[in-house]
Amino acid sequence: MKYLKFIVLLCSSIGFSQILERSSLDSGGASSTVSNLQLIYSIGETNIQERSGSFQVSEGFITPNFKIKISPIVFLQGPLVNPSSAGLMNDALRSNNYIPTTSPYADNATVDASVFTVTGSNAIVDWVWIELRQENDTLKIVTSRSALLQRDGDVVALDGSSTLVLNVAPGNHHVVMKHRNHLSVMSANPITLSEATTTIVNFTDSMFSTFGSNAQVQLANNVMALWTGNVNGDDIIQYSGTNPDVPSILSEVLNDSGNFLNFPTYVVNGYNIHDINMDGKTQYTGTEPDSPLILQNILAHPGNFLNFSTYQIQEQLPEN
Ligand SMILES: [Ca+2]
Ligand SMILES: [Ca+2]
Ligand SMILES: [Ca+2]
Repeated sequence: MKYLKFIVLLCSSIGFSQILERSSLDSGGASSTVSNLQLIYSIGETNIQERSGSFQVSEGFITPNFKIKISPIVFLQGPLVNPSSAGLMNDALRSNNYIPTTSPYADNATVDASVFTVTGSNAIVDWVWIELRQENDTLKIVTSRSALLQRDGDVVALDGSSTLVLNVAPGNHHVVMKHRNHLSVMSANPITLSEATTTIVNFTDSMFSTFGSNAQVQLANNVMALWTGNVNGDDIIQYSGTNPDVPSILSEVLNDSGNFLNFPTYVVNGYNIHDINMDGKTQYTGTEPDSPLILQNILAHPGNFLNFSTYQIQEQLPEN
């Protein structure tokens, strides 16, 4: 006779405390589903409980296929400096065929080139990076991946339009958005994420709480955007001083193989981290220069009371 003992512990703090590979070592047992409650059990194994989208408890070495759905909304300051359509980020990188089909971020995700043929408010502005961080330890990254950003701020999956799905246990997580030449931002509070409901996380809303202080720039129309101007791979924006970003722009321009006469006004065309207004042109000084935007940001920062040109805009993430 088999004795099966169910120990059902439901706790809101379980489920996201560990990341397990998607696998199953079910040495025996079965599952039963009643309404949206599913019990999966096996025999003679360590008891493990997990919670899934609707409601699931499992016992034994069983790892369900966890996922959550999320719709972040975020603006980048760069492509909003001179928007061609009010409230929409410019998509010059896309319209000039400069956006690479391979992500510039660590996962080297790839998309089909047709993703960049969409025009209008859902046209792709650039690649972005999303992280979920642990509720009680914001230094711990639960999951992360490349995603795509539309002109209206929607962060979407790699087909350019679908809701972003992340393989992580439903629960409460901090949401981090990153961009290659803007400062990263994190939700001040953990956000409840599930598979059943797509959670909108609107970083552009001035009422949305972000970690730290002045994590984003407030634009004229009261919406929030990531600060642009970090071109040298650190976590600050600085015009002049100990770790300034502007010399990197000048260096990029002077060292371009096409700039035979070393003009500081030379324009480097293409997808370039130094192109902080994301118009497809990197220019140090001249008709459409990128450098002054950094000085404007430094002087406009709410923390720079004395208007120092050496002020540093520090990225507001927990590791700082
Ligand atoms: Ca959209
Ligand atoms: Ca920097
Ligand atoms: Ca530019």
